[in-house]
Amino acid sequence: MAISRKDSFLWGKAPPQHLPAERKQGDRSHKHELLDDLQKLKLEFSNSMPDSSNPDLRRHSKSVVRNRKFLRGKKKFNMDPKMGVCYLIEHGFLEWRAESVAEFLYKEEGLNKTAIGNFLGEREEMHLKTLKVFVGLHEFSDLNLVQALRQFLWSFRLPGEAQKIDRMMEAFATRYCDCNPGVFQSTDTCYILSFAIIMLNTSLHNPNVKDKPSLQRFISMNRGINNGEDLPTEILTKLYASIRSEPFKIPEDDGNDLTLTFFNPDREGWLLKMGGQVKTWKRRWFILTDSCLYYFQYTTDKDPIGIIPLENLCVRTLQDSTKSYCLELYNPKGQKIKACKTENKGRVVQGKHQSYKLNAASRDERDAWIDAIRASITKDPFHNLVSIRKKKVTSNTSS
Ligand code: 4IP
Repeated sequence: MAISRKDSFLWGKAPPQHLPAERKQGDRSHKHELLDDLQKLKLEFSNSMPDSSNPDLRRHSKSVVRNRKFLRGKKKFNMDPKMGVCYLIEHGFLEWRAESVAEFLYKEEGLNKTAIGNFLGEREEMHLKTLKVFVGLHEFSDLNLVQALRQFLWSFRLPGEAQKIDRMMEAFATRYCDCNPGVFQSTDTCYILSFAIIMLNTSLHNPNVKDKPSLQRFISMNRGINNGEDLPTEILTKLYASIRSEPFKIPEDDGNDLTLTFFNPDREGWLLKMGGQVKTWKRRWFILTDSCLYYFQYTTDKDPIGIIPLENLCVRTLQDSTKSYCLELYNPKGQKIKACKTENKGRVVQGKHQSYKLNAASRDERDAWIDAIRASITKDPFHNLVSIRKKKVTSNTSS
């Protein structure tokens, strides 16, 4: 395409000299118009730019940029808490110290409470220290256990993994006992009673639970937990009444019905699964939710290959000569497991497994799967955690 005259001017080329006088005249006035336009543009541009010599404006624009970075850091935190914290440290908003991070998690508004829970639940040293400082920022003095739990469970959302819940509730119980010396004989007592209260909350307020525990049942469930002795009935009665009249308020990050999915006991990950009749190992993506195990070929698949309802099943570790970290799902009555699967042509058929043999990538993963499956089967995610403490409390008494 030929370059027009106006273009040639703008491109810095001189207009040709052989044009008639009136055209030259016209060109000159056109040139003036363009120069005028340029001048105006320059002026507008300089007006819209902050005056770099004005210190107030400079400070203002710096703080706008800084606020934006801080917001970006919080957004990153909500998507991936570790990454978010790193970003905020890199940009000078936080320090890599438990006190600095814990205060941010405790005080900052607009943080996703699931993300806070996930960050606090990690096992690395910095996370453990942060959890301790974070729990220490809560003031529980002169609060009864239900009031303290209300405050604590509102400040983040408990993650799904049993080990994480254990660490967080241990930290809570320790802090509560520090703030209220003499109320319980040991931290374990406080820990056990806290779980009993959380379960009571679910049983009383989850419409799916038909069998609502009475005060008497709550009292007898907690017999002997104070290092072999009973806790005063008045205390248990008060706690029961408080929960019955007002359920825990749980941070609602994802809009789920949280009386049902309070602790997200779900788990997902890769496992090897052995075939029912043809004994081959297949790598499958497993999702545990609502007392069912679903398995998929790929993590992104929408439809599962198979579904195993966990009702009436048991889970245990299994020795295998070829695989190191096996677990088995079985029916304690020895019957075939009721399950369904999709065949190659998309037809849904009944599963043919007498038991499901699965293999995890490590001992920890295997145990975490077993815990999660058990929790899902018993509908009491804390069953294992609490029974260990109860044993400890009882053995304290007998020794
Ligand atoms: C298949 O082996 C796969 O292991 C299937 O697993 C399994 O079905 C089949 O069990 C087994 O025969 P091959 O692919 O080597 O033929 P997946 O469905 O995950 O691909 P399950 O019931 O475990 O899903 P049977 O019981 O159909 O033989």
